[in-house]
Amino acid sequence: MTELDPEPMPVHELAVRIVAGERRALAKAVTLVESTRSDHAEQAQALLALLAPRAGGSVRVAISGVPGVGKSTFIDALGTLLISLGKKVAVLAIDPSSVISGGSILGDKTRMPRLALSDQAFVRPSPAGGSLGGVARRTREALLLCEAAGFDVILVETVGVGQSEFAAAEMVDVFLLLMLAGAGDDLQGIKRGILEVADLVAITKADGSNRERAENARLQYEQALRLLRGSAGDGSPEVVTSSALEDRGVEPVWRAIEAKYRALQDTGMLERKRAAQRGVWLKNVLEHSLQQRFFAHPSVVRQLPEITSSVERSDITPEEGARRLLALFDSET
Ligand SMILES: Nc1nc2c(ncn2[C@@H]2O[C@H](COP(=O)(O)OP(=O)(O)OP(=O)(O)O)[C@@H](O)[C@H]2O)c(=O)[nH]1
Ligand SMILES: [Mg+2]
Repeated sequence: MTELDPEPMPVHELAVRIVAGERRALAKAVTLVESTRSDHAEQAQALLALLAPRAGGSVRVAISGVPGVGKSTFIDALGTLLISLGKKVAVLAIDPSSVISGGSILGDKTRMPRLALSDQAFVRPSPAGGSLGGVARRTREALLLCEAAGFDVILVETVGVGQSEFAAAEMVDVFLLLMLAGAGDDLQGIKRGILEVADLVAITKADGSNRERAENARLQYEQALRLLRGSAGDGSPEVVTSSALEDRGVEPVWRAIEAKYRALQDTGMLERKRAAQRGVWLKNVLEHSLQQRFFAHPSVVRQLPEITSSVERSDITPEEGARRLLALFDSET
């Protein structure tokens, strides 16, 4: 992780500079919310509180899909389109397994060559390691910082393995799922849950010899999604084909995102959705903090190995082991 300057900027000054659109201040603030130091955490919370009234004005979009489906390339094309429409774009990533080198995910900036060079874009990869809960929380806070800095659209890239796409779904307005033609050729290999949160599906790499297959896949997915989602009554997501490489199909995706966002706004659903997301966020923070406190509790630390052994030997049941540990935690807090 990048070190903060030896002379930290007062939080108030940092806030002013972020609102003024100073990118260095924004980058510094994101580093602050990512820091695991407790004094930094305090400053970060003070900063977020100062900036909260300025947040909330962006279109928040998650872009998810299996590794290699073309997320970064698509984001580069979409972001470039948005900039040509006069918008400022921030790109954040949630990837707890990523490797960071010199402050950026290896290779990621090179996959977004146009955005990396544009002064209308801010590209920020996620920190390495840590639990998903921690990484997702920091991404959420980074998102609010980008909003306060005046970015019109925030794109959250998340790799579609594990649970990170569900964490992303809980922080955005519109969820775009990228899929490959012929990868399984039916929906069996795909986690059902993710199809249920998708607002929009794009079949990527619809170019060259892959174009026809992509079109076939589109029809197939569209039909399958209608069956899957039909009964839920919330409308089935639109399925489109796209080629980021040839810059085709990117604009229709943006139009569809915009339409979704506007519909949410017009029906009052946007505020309700975001309110519900804040509730989920509170619960996540509580779960995370309680877990940390539990495993750091001195009596728990002392007794955990012995109780674990007893459970492993079947001397006591896992439930009994948990009951004893929780009793230690409860009695001495
Ligand atoms: N033919 C074709 N290739 C593409 C397209 N988009 C991406 N690719 C290629 O697919 C590979 C993966 O692209 P990325 O954009 O890095 O994919 P990603 O989903 O971000 O990958 P991870 O971040 O590693 O999960 C690269 O070699 C790209 O050049 C496209 O529209 N057409
Ligand atoms: Mg990528």
